[in-house]
Amino acid sequence: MKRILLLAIITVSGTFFVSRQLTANASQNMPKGIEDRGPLSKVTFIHYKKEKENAKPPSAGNKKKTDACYTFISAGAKWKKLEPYFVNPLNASTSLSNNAVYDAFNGGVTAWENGSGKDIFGNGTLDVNVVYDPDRVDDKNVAAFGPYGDSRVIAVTTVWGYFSGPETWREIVEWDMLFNTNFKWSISSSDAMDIQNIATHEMGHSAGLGDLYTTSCSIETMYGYSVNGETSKRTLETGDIAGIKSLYN
Ligand SMILES: [Ca+2]
Ligand SMILES: [Ca+2]
Ligand SMILES: [Zn+2]
Repeated sequence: MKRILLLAIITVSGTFFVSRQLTANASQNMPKGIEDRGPLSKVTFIHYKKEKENAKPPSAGNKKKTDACYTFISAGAKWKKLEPYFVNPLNASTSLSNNAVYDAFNGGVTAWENGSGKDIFGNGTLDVNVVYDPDRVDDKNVAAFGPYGDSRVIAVTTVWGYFSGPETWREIVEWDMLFNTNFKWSISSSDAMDIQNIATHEMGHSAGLGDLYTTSCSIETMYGYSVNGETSKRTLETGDIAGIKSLYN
């Protein structure tokens, strides 16, 4: 049975915050008691290429100030069960095998699980048929490569979950990720975006972490900008590790 859910659509590092009503077929996937947890919300993280002078995203100024170099989508909002994910490597690169793309992506998964010492994500599958669909909860966590309208955008990750109400009720229920094929993608080139580098950053969002925009946090994997050839985000830094451990303690 179809159900109308009030969805709060938040664009982080973007320029708008809107709420709208959508129909969702997802109720059969929800735990009982969903009504008590308030609306299922969607957060979209947009990762931009670092330009000479990036304007500070409007949303960054609203963040609570903290000395630690990590932020959460919402305190306590994390994965509470292991869910499988699917990676579609098609269109990533004409010079990389599907397996090479998949392995690079999985480096991003492993970084967070090693950094936290916890299983956060379920099993991965290379699947050339899965599609990126940020508009509905379809119970499938998908990473795929394709064009995105704004050519400055490297990747976009949508995370669905319960982000308000008591912290113990909060939970992430789905993520979907698009790597923008307006960029060249590679696992070794200084003239292309590094797949593992960006996957590690984006999987930080899938795990529940937010973006960082302060210069003092620029070495962290969750820093909100990247450039061609960057590989420093493949490895977690002090703030990333403190954040993921704090969330999945
Ligand atoms: Ca999905
Ligand atoms: Ca690093
Ligand atoms: Zn980000």
